[in-house]
Amino acid sequence: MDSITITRPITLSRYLVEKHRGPAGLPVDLCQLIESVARACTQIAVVVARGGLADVLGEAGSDNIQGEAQKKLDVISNTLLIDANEWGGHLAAMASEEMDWPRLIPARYPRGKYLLLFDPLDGSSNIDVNVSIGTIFSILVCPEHADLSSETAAEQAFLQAGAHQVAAGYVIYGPSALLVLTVGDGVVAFTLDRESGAFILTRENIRIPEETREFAVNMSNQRHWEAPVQRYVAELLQGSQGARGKDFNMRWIASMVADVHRVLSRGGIFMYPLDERIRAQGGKLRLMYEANPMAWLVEQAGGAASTGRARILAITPEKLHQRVPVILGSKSEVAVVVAYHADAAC
Ligand code: P6P
Repeated sequence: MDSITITRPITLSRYLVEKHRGPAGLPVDLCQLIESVARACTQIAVVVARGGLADVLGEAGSDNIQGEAQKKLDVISNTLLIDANEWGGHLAAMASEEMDWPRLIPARYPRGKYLLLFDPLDGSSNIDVNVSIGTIFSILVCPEHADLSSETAAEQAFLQAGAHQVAAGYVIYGPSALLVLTVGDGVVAFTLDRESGAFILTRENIRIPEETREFAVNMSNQRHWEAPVQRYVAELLQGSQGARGKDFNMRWIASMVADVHRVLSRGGIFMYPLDERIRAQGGKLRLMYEANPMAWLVEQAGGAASTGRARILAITPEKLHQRVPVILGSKSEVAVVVAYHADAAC
């Protein structure tokens, strides 16, 4: 009988075990925490896919700290992530876009050394129109003498620059559910096998092309942008007739996970820059659980991530829900935008 070649898929579990055994020496409890987050995202993928077949669409009838009306799936996803992670003994606390303050681990469970931050369902304005959305997560080490005596006191423990992350990733709920992950030695992607419930390694060593002809920004805000971004985008729009000497293409899904996944997959520049309407808040996107994890993934894939004036991962946060301008993607294009900000500052 001919030999049968069985290709043994590499599951997330096996990938993490090999990261633990290998040079990275990933701690076992961090591996277990990442798996726990992935399991919660598998549950979110199921609920998101149910859509109109279950009572999960539409508004939840509440607002989050951002003053944004919460969708039912925002609240459900937040609850699934909390329920999956609070008992494992890996966490000192959790923080979420959907919660005003960090959530401490209940006394009935052991506390661990990590802090988990997440945007449980990013892009929720797209939920009711069936466009890709996603969960973004970031993992930090809790400082040894952190004050975890109350939820408000615990905020200080989270206020670490993005360069201190030990793991970051997102799950995009699209035609496939994909987990994209970095633990500091490159970026890999796993595809959810809905039959087995396992995330299967489907892409390794994801790299962002240095050059690109594709940009992502919400053009309806153009009149509010600062001069450097006005200048940069105007040149893109001039195409081969202008200073750049080549034509560009534009995409805007208005779901950060989907737009950044495209940048990671084929290059591009993604921008949510400062504009006059949001200057007082510091920007639109949140530093701790949107910009920082995405910035680390992008840098690990050979790209760059800046506010236009500073490397995102170098920012020391002052507030848990702090917002920042985000310009990330192909290194050469981010460099142009940063240079234009520097020119304007002179
Ligand atoms: P706008 C989704 O609400 C989000 O936070 C990001 O996922 C997305 O990139 C951005 O806001 C879209 O903002 O102003 O274009 O709707």
